[in-house]
Amino acid sequence: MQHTNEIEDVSTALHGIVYKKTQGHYTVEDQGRPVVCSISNKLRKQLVYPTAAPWSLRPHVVRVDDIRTVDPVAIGDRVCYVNSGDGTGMIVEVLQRTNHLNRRAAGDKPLEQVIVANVDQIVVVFAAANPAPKWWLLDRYLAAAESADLPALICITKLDLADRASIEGEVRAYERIGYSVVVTSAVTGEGTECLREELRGRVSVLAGSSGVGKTTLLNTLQPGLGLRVGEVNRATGKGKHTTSSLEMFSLAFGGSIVDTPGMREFALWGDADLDVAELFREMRPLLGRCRFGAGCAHVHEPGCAIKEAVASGGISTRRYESYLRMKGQGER
Ligand SMILES: Nc1nc2c(ncn2[C@@H]2O[C@H](COP(=O)(O)OP(=O)(O)OP(=O)(O)O)[C@@H](O)[C@H]2O)c(=O)[nH]1
Ligand SMILES: [Mg+2]
Ligand SMILES: [Zn+2]
Repeated sequence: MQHTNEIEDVSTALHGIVYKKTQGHYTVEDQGRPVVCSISNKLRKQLVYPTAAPWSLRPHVVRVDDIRTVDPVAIGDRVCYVNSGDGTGMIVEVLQRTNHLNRRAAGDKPLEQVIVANVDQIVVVFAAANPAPKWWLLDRYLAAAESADLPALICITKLDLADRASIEGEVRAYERIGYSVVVTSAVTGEGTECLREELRGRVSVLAGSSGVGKTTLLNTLQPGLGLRVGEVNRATGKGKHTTSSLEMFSLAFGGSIVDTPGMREFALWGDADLDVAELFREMRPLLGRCRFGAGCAHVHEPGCAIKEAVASGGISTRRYESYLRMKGQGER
């Protein structure tokens, strides 16, 4: 393939952060100014086919359609771009990411899809009611945050629909193991100020099942965004997957936030050797203390330090059940 129009010289490149993606286009914000960009073919080659067989002399396009699902550029990426001369730009380089959040992209082969890069924290959003709380699901999101090595903040929504006492025990249990929990209601406004404090000056990403109220939270935090929200089906308790694209918003009070669509398979990527117990922060200090050491699965083994902690109340039985469930379902 010939790319005669390709601009290879990056010395004149400008810098910005990717705020928004639509098919084939990226909105890069450069000092408050949005620039719609495409990406260079060179970049596409570098990043879309990183696993080209080492013996192949020429990298050839294997699956062009992967470009849609496995994107070399993610929201939050710091990029270099060049002006195309018509007001648009072309991204020529993605700068090293400090961290990123993954999911598995659809397809026969498991491919990595970066949801967002360079974030300071994940806000795991979880409803106190409608949909009815499934705490193991919250644990799954928390484990994903741990595996990405990102601090997680728990935000419980829809307090107006629930009895505070029904969630209090779990809230305390999460706080005991070191998570911050903010309880909110978009209807009464409770918790909004608290949440603002937690978000101020940071880059945060909202994660959580469809219908828990992620987009509503954003609208409450920053009236004027006017983002679309969807009903939760009363019978099934399922959301409608209202948010369908990823976008980062600047917060007027400082910081920025990425709204995500409720992702069913948002979960752990990669490392098959990973000990799931490492993703449970209260279990981490006990790892290696079992009779079978690192070989202990903490399920049926005698002399297991984790099971002993569960028996003595040091680790919550409910969290331990989430651990078992996550192991049973595989590590992703
Ligand atoms: N009563 C009550 N309803 C809420 C609250 N927060 C959100 N909702 C409602 O919950 C429904 C789903 O809200 P969304 O903000 O669209 O949920 P989401 O998490 O963004 O969902 P997806 O975009 O599908 O992932 C809407 O009908 C909201 O009005 C709340 O605090 N209290
Ligand atoms: Mg939404
Ligand atoms: Zn053990």
